[in-house]
Amino acid sequence: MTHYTAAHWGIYEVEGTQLRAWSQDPDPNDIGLHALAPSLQRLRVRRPSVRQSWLQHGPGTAPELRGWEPFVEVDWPVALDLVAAELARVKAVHGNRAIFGGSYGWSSAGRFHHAQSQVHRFLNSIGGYVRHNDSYSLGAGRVIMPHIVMSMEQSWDQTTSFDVMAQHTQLFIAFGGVPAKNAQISAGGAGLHRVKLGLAAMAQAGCRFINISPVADNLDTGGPVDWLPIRPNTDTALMLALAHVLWRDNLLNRDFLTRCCHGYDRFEPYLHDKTPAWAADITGIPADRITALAHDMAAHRTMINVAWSLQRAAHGEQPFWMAVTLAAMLGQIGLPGGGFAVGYGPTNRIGSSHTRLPGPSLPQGNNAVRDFIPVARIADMLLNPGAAFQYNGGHHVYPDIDLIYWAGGNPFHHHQDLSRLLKAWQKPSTIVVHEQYWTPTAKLADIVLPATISLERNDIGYASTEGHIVAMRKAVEPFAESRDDYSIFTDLAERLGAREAFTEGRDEAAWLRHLYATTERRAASMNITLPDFATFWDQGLISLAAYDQPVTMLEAYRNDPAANTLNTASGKIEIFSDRIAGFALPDCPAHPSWMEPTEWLGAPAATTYPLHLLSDQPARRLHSQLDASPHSLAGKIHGREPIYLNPDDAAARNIADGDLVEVFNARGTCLSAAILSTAIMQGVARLATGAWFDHDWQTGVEKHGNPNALTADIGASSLSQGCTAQTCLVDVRRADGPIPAVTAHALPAFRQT
Ligand SMILES: Nc1nc2c(c(=O)[nH]1)N[C@H]1C(S)=C(S)[C@@H](COP(=O)(O)OP(=O)(O)OC[C@H]3O[C@@H](n4cnc5c(=O)[nH]c(N)nc54)[C@H](O)[C@@H]3O)O[C@H]1N2
Ligand SMILES: Nc1nc2c(c(=O)[nH]1)N[C@H]1C(S)=C(S)[C@@H](COP(=O)(O)OP(=O)(O)OC[C@H]3O[C@@H](n4cnc5c(=O)[nH]c(N)nc54)[C@H](O)[C@@H]3O)O[C@H]1N2
Ligand SMILES: [Mo]
Repeated sequence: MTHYTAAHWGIYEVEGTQLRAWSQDPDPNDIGLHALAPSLQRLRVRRPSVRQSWLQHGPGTAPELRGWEPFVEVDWPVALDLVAAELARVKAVHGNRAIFGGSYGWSSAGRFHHAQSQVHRFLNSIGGYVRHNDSYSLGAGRVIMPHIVMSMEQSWDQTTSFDVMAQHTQLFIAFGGVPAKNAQISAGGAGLHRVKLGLAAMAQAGCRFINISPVADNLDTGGPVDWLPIRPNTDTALMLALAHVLWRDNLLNRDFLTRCCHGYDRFEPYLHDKTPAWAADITGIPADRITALAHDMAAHRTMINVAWSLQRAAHGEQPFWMAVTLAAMLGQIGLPGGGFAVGYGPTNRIGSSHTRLPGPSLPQGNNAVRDFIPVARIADMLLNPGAAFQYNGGHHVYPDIDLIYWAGGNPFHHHQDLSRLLKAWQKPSTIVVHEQYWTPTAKLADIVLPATISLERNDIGYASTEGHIVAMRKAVEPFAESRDDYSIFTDLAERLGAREAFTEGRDEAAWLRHLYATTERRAASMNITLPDFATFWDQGLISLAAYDQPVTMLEAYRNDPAANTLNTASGKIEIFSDRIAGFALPDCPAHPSWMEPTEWLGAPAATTYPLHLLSDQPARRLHSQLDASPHSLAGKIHGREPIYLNPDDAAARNIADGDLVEVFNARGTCLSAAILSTAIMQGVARLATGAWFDHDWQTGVEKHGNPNALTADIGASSLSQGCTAQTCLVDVRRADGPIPAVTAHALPAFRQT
């Protein structure tokens, strides 16, 4: 009989141990098709493993050997005793403030076995931990958006749906495209993949598309797309010049600005000198093209879309703020098919008309520790305990961390400037990691506990607005000695006297029923009827399509702003923020502003490192997950993640298609292989994230093509402290001479004692 499983990248049908794409999905993908492939299974963590000198001499021993000394496999009771004793020691000596449990990462689609929720719940049950705020995805966006219009969550729920756009949108302006590769996924499980079809329907209905982007291959509508190549990180300057033309040529919707917005009058003087000629110099887009575009936007029903990548950059707050401001000046916010989106493309769920039913999620309990970090400040925290930092107008201090606990994430994939993180990683006495595979982060731990994969356990897959609830039935027995994160934490909680607090007396089956019952009650309050648990489990899939509704963002607000005030300081869309003005931050003024990024093609540093490196999301995986799957490996060249170069940039460096290259800057070097493409503008290089970090301990060279060997670990601004991966200059040279082999997918060494 066919069962189902959900992964972030889609629903799969499971028969025995065979997976196939869900037959109803109009645009399925192969990312997870080989979840049980031998190339992945050989990388599984088989048994609890302890770094040799940590085991022999205790916590804090030779932290500089993390990542290259052998592991000793131990029995589960030994491992659990060691972890419990170490947690107890750190609590007793330093308090829970010394435990970092931020443990950022995507984990699995299943909502119960979601490792990040599990570790947070467990650490709360034993007195709390230092947490993280925000995400790598949206470090700047999550902080700025609530000040100016709404939270990111609200924006996802409210984003105008594709069906409405197909009917009404005449002009779609994409800053950073609508990459189909990214829309393969949704956290909790993508359902029917809709973005490709949604764009095609708009194109067929006659909508015109303009893609403002350093690359051309991130907007596929099946029809013509106008590509305006723009220098990376300069979108705010272009938007300011578009706004300048609207103001200068009297194309503003003053009524909308007065009724629905706060502070336009205080922003307008700033626009006076932001002419198209000014922006042309910065962005590389001709001034007459900018003027014509502004007129085009004012004359049509226009949707402005910004990719999340724009805010993963220095001053990343500004492009989001300015996109909302530009849309407000056009005055089409709240009209069907007009306004703004942040953004179509990053995930499948955005632009969906499926119900907003909040799904099951594991309650995490209360955290008794107040300390936190903005997620991307982890290396700063470890390197500078006690140092001050600013965040969203507040003043805080980095805690002093002695133990790191990670489950469900891969910081040695996701963090910037990984050589710096390697140094910071030496600070704590102990690092515990739950992993399924021998990822770089697992190899860099002291104690690694083997975790099951989704196919080895029962769970519920759900993502709001994806339209389906999925019964994820266990398909195979756990690999070797791997165990569910939940049962690992249950045994640890038992040892630490917190079993009841952690489990509330429930096992996996009881939790699934409990989480489902909570969802059922929520659904009932929204007049959505769900089948009972047994029926759900039996049928495997629940479709919520009967509750679909077209969405127009901020429609009610536009129609009656007084009755539908926003959650901002003024209750209106904030073009000027008195609150941010009060923070008095030099790097985030009170209205959207152009500030030069720390690294960009117009900076003096660009003479030394003349290529702007974009490290975007990989097409053949989710981040670093399943990097060794056949589908992911098929995208590599000479076993390395390829870098896209413009043919002119390649020719100037004597690089041919397929050549091995070194990508380098002052922070590091990584090895990659070149793909020459006219779909990338001159001066820009693109190397996707997610190749497992493969550090050569002798030379410091990264051997596999991980861009975080090169990126800068600097916050977007003192407002958000968000990740700035897309602000990075590099150069590239052909790699002649002996080339080190890729060892990313090798197992660590093991010893008997
Ligand atoms: N240069 C650059 N860097 C970036 C970005 C960028 O654009 N450029 N993007 C950033 C963004 S947006 C993000 S979201 C991050 C993503 O960073 P992460 O979320 O850390 O990346 P993943 O590879 O998804 O890591 C998930 C890990 O969880 C493990 N895992 C999965 N399921 C389970 C489970 O059930 N139990 C346990 N114990 N483990 C499990 C997987 O094996 C995998 O190692 O990367 C960021 N890094
Ligand atoms: N297949 C797959 N899909 C994914 C992920 C994955 O790992 N794999 N990760 C998911 C996650 S966690 C997230 S947060 C989202 C991220 O979603 P995004 O942040 O939107 O994704 P990116 O691929 O980094 O960038 C989108 C596009 O923006 C362009 N771009 C980069 N910098 C600039 C710039 O300064 N200006 C302009 N105009 N364009 C720019 C890039 O070239 C790229 O084509 O993707 C999600 N989707
Ligand atoms: Mo993300």
